[in-house]
Amino acid sequence: MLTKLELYKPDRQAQSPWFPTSVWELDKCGTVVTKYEPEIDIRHPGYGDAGYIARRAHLAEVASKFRHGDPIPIIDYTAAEHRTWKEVFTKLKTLFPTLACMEFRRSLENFERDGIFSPEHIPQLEDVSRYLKRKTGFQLRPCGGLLTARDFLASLAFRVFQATQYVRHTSSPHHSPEPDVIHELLGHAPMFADPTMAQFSQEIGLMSLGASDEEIEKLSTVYWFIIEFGLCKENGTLRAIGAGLLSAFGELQHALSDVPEHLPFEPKKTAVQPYQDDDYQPIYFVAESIGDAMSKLRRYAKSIQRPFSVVFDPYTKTIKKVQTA
Ligand code: TIH
Ligand code: FE2
Repeated sequence: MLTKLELYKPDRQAQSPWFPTSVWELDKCGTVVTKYEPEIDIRHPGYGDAGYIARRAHLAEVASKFRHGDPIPIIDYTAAEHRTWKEVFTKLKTLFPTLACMEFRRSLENFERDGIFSPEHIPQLEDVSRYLKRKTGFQLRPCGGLLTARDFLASLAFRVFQATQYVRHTSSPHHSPEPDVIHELLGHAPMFADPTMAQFSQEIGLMSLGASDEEIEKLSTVYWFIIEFGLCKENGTLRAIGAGLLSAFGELQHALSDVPEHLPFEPKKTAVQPYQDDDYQPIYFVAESIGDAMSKLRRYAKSIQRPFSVVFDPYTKTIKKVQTA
């Protein structure tokens, strides 16, 4: 039988992929990708640990029910999970004075002074989210694991950071192949409390809205090499700005040693640099400063083809699409 195909013709007006235009629409942007799942991936430190797999699945399920505007569910972390946080936190703190950038050190000091971070307890996303809102307007929402680059970047456009809530496996406290709550809180949260980093992150997000798949790939690579694994210069020495380094004891030292290659951050080149996501990076990019990385990103943004531009309204947390071509 013939089907009336013309009924299914794509809408000619919709030339670019759908994107959220209101913070409420982020409820549709939680697509989890299957990568480094402890059920199936032998490279995951929790591989074969049924208790861990069930715990992680439970917390992913809790996150999937979250809707924008809800309070973030309070997780009753186990004593073992708190111990993992304490081990990572206390050990990394010995490296931060010499290896972390000034913005991170300053924020971390504030987080501790204000009782947001302490070695004894995993902070609750809800408390950190409320604190960040006051600092830079960033807020957190729980997610179930690694998200598609498109969904993840779109949320940054609204100053929303999607954060996992489960904890890395106890057998590997100093490195996790996937994001976990320790990485989100210890690595990212202090950086999002910095106004320049918050702005940089939001701008990558705004650039991603309605972009082609190819452009999304490039932007997520820039994200990877700056926000996750970036370095900067400070009084002639290298320092970490990337959250993936600031939450991983081994890689933080590796990144700042003479072993890997250090290249200057240049968005056009960085955007096409293949990266390593199951081991330490062989290459890191060095920004002059976070502010300088942002100016370079803005220059790069001009080279992206998109038939419209976007305007963010911070009062309503909505995006207006402005036709340019
Ligand atoms: N490797 C980081 C850690 O151990 O904290 C987590 C990740 C960041 C980015 C990808 S995986
Ligand atoms: Fe991350």
